[in-house]
Amino acid sequence: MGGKLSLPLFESSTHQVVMLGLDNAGKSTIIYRLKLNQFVQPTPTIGFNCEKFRLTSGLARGQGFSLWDVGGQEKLRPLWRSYIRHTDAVLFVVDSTDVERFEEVLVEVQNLLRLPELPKNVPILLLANKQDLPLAKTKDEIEQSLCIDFDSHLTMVLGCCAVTGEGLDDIFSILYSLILDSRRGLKKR
Ligand code: G3D
Repeated sequence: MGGKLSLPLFESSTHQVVMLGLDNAGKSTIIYRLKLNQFVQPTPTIGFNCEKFRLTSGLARGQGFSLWDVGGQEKLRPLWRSYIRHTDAVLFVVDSTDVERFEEVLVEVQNLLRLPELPKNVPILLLANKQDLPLAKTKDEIEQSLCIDFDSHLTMVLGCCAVTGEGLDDIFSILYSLILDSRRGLKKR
């Protein structure tokens, strides 16, 4: 049993979350929106690609999160493997309007799942972003068209709009629940 599993489940700590996705999916906009969100308290950036948050309300009140935006351009994707090694959760952002790139999303998620560096019990939250746009596929449509086998990983698909913040208010509470459930060894739905 790894060190993480022996941690007290409800201890207040900082959870590492890696945010992945193709370029243009909306990752930077999500970070920007989260920093403006009244339910989280941004703390100073510790690196150009990491923002720290501590929850001030809700289920995950008091919990800290370091959110790493690794970058989605093709040339940066090989870096993903270094960041996922010690992560507690993965956020994978999808541009819900960009149907032409769903195949590329599928390939990248499958590549991610094959990486030996990805801890087996890490939950993966798929964010179907840009839900405000008329051509956006719903989260259910995206789940069906990608039809990803997440193997042992606890997963969830959420719709959101990074521009308005809709769907992002509870993101850290949801991540916290998924992290706890994964550590408890709960099976995916
Ligand atoms: P990335 O960091 O994943 O590469 P960005 O993506 O956050 O830079 O976003 C890429 C573009 O998508 C940006 O537009 C941004 O404003 C837009 N975008 C991100 N999220 C949403 C959303 O939820 N709804 C809408 N309508 N647009 C979104 P530009 O025009 O600056 O390229």
